[in-house]
Amino acid sequence: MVLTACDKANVKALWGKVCGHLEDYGAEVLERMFISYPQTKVYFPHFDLHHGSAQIRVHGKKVMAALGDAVSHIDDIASAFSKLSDLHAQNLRVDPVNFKLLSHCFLVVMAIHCHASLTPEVHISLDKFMAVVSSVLISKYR
Ligand code: HNI
Repeated sequence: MVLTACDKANVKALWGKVCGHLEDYGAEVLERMFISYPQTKVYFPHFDLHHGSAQIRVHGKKVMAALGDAVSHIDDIASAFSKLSDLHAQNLRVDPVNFKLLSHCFLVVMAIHCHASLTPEVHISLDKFMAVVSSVLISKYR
C-alpha cells in the first residue's frame, strides 16, 4: 500500500480536525470496537470495559496520539512505530485481523464527527493510511 502525496495531504488536513478531540474520539473508537466485535475484548481482561470507563478513555487517547504520531511521520511510519510494532507483535500478540476491526471503527467515528470533511477521496486516503499503520504494527510477527 503506497500513500500518494494527495493521500498524505488529505490525512494531514483531516487530522487537524481530530487532534483537539483525541480522548473523546479514541474512547468512542474503542467502545464501538468492543461492542461491535466483542472478540476484541480478550486482549483487555485487565480493563473495565463499561461505558464511560476511565481506562478506555486513557487508552483511547494513547491510540489516537500514536495515530497522530504516524501522521507527523507519514513518510516513515515504520521508524516512528518501531517500538509499538515490537510491543504488539512480541508482547501483546494481537491477532492481525483485529487491526481491520479497529480501523473500521476509527473510520466510523471519523464519519460521524467529521462528516463534512470525509469526502469519498478523504475516506479512501484515511482507509489507506490505516492499512499502512496496521501493516507496520503487524510487520514484526514473523
Ligand atoms: Ni494497541 C497498547 C496503539 C491496535 C491491543 N496500543 C497500545 C499502546 C498504543 C497502541 C499507543 C500503548 C503502548 C504503551 O503503553 O507503550 N494499537 C495502537 C494503534 C493501533 C492499535 C495505533 C492500530 C491502529 N491494539 C490494537 C488492536 C488491539 C490492541 C487492534 C487489540 C484488539 N494495544 C492493545 C493492548 C495494549 C495496547 C491490549 C496494552 C493496553 C494496556 O495498557 O495494558
